[in-house]
Amino acid sequence: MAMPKVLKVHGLDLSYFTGKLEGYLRGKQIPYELIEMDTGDFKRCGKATGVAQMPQVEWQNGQWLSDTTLIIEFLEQLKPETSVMPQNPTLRFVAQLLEDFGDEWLWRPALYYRWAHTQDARLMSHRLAEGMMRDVPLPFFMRRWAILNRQRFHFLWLDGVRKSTAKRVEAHYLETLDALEAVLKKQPFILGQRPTLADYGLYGGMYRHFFCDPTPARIMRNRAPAVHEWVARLWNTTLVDYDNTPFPTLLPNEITPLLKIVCTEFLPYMQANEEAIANERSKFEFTSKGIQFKLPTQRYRAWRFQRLRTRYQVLDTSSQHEINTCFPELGTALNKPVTSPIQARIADLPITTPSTMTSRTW
Ligand SMILES: N[C@@H](CCC(=O)N[C@@H](CS)C(=O)NCC(=O)O)C(=O)O
Repeated sequence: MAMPKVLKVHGLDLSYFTGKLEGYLRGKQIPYELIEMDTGDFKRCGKATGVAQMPQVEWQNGQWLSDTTLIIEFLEQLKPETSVMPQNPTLRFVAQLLEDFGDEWLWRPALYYRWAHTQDARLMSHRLAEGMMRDVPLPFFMRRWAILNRQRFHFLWLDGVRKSTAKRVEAHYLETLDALEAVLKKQPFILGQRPTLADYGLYGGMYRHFFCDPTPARIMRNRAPAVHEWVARLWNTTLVDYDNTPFPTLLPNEITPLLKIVCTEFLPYMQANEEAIANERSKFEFTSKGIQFKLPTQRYRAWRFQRLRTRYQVLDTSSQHEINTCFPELGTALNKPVTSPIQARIADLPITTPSTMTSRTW
C-alpha cells in the first residue's frame, strides 16, 4: 500500500497523543499537515472513524487511521526502514511495555498538572477556548469557563484526583522523572544509543504536557535536565541518521528504577482494571503506596493489558526468563492467560472506512 504524499493529521498542538504521533512522524520523515481541530472537526472525525478522540489521520479515499499505538504499528509495517522496533525480543517487549506505560499511566499526572494548577489551567483553557472552541458561538470567557470545567470534571474528578490522592499523583510524575533522569544521564535514548518505540511511547506525556506546561516544565528543567534535553533531542531526531547504529540487545542497568515503577504501580493498576471489567463493575479501587484511588474502569486499557500479556506469553522461554530474572513481578503479572478477550472501541486495524465501521465492536 502506498503512503499518501502528505498525511492530514487532525489534532491540536497541545494534545498528548497528537504530540506523540508528531514526534514519530518527524522521526520517520513522513510528511504531514497538522489540521487544528475545532469542535465541528472533532465530531466529523469521530463520525468517520467511530472514535471521538484526537489525533485522527485522514489517509486516502475516505479512509482514516486512529489510535496512535495502532497507527505507529501500521506505519512501521508500511515503512520498515528506519525502524523503531528493537530486533531483540526482550527489548522489543520492553519498548512496547513502556509505550503502554507512557500512554496509559502518565496520562493522569499529565492531566493533573495541566488542570489542577492555576497558572497552567489558566493558560491552557485560554488556548483551548481560542483554538479548539473557536467555532462555538459563545463569548470567549464562557468558552473558557466551559472548557476549564469540562476538563477538570473529566480528567481530575472522574479520574480519581482528590485532596487525598493529589500528592500521590504528583509523585507519579516526580518518581518517573527521577527514574528517566537516571537513564538519560547515561545515554541519549531510553534503551540506548538509538531511538526506539520506548522513546515515542513516553513522548505524549513527557513532551506535550510535562515539557510544555509551565509547572511540570519548571520541575523538569530543575530536577531532570537530561530528560529536558531528551525531549528536544527526540523532536529534532531523524531516524535515518541512526541506520548504522545497532539496536541495543541488553537492557541497560539504569532502566531498573523505571521498570520498578511499571511493575509496582502500572501493572497492578492495569490488572485491577481488567478484573473489575471481568466482574462487570464500572469502578474499582487501587492503592498506590498506601494511597487509595477509586477509579472508573476503562475497557481500552483492559484490551491493552490483554494484548501485552499475549505478547509476553508468545515470547520464547529464554526471553521470558530474561525478563523474569530482572523483574519477577513482570512475569507474575503477565503470565495469566487471556481467557475472555475484552473488546475496546478501537478496531484491531487502524484503517477504518465508513463501511467497515459498522462492523466494529463498541
Ligand atoms: N489511545 C488513543 C488515545 C487518544 C486520546 O485519548 N486523545 C485525547 C487527547 S490527547 C482525546 O482525544 N481525549 C478526548 C477528549 O478530551 O474528549 C491514541 O493513542 O490515539
